[in-house]
Amino acid sequence: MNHKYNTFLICALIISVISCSPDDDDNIVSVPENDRTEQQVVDNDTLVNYLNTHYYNSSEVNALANPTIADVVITELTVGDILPSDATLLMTDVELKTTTYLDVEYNYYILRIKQGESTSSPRFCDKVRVNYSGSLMDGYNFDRSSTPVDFDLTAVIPGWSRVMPEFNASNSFISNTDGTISYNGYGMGVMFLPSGLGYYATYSGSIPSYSNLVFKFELLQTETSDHDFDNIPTYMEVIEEDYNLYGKDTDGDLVVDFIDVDDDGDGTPTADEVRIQTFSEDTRVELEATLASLILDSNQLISPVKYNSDRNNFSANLVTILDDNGNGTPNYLDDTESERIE
Ligand SMILES: [Ca+2]
Ligand SMILES: [Ca+2]
Ligand SMILES: [Ca+2]
Ligand SMILES: [Ca+2]
Repeated sequence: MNHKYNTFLICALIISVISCSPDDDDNIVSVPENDRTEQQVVDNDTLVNYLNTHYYNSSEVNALANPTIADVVITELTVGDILPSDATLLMTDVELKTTTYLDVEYNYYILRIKQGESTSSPRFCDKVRVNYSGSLMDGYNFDRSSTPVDFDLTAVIPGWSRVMPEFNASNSFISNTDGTISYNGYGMGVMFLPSGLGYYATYSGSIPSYSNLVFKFELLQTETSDHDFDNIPTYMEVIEEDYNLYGKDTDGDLVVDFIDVDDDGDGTPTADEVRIQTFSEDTRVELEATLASLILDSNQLISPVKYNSDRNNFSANLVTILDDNGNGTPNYLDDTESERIE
């Protein structure tokens, strides 16, 4: 795993004027920001032109059961060339998507090669394990994973947190004798992002300001996040439909819910205002089988599985969300809980 590049992507921007570098701060150049709406028009024109003038080896890729990102070859169709019969123009196969980010409506494009066979898709605030390769519009490959890499989608460029939930993870994996893992049935595709859903004005390392980005990726695994470990998964503590991490602050203390361990500010930690039953097994497979056998009520959920190094086992919590006074607001969000009916 190339730590330098991982750091680089993790440092990708929630707010584009903040920057960080894999190496040092000397190669960061901050420039005045262009108007986002105007830049989006420019970037979309560039993306559309790219998609109309590049093709991929569709027949070859589609014939593979488990294509990898290395199998997908994107080639420029120069003027006078004829599209090869075993290839498809990118524009023919991509899906146009739109999203709002920082009050600007953006177009971005997805080439969906494999949907992925797991029933689970990451939410925009979850963690993913991926293989990926990132390039600029001129084909320059600025970053790639050599082994699978884990990312928190809340800490990467906005394009990733929008594209990854479109795909499903793998449905099985095999641990090889050499310590590597082979994944089967993973989701796989290519995303074509305007700079506004990438690094935008930041010039960092080998990515110039206002670069559109092409990422090939394999979505191997996904895991529900609980950033504040309060047993309420992050997706329940944010505004998921708006990709908004910062839209909920129940007690108004300026610490938003997904990183607030006492969401209603009543002095009792959220983790103590839900009922928790812990399940442990020696292996993840055994634990997942146990969890799968549980029948959940509508106010119950299962926390992410975690590995306990001290006990060398795996555990997860069955979380029951309580509403003791029956007013429709769960205890952990209800600071009138002292009036609750015992
Ligand atoms: Ca939480
Ligand atoms: Ca708060
Ligand atoms: Ca919380
Ligand atoms: Ca509380």
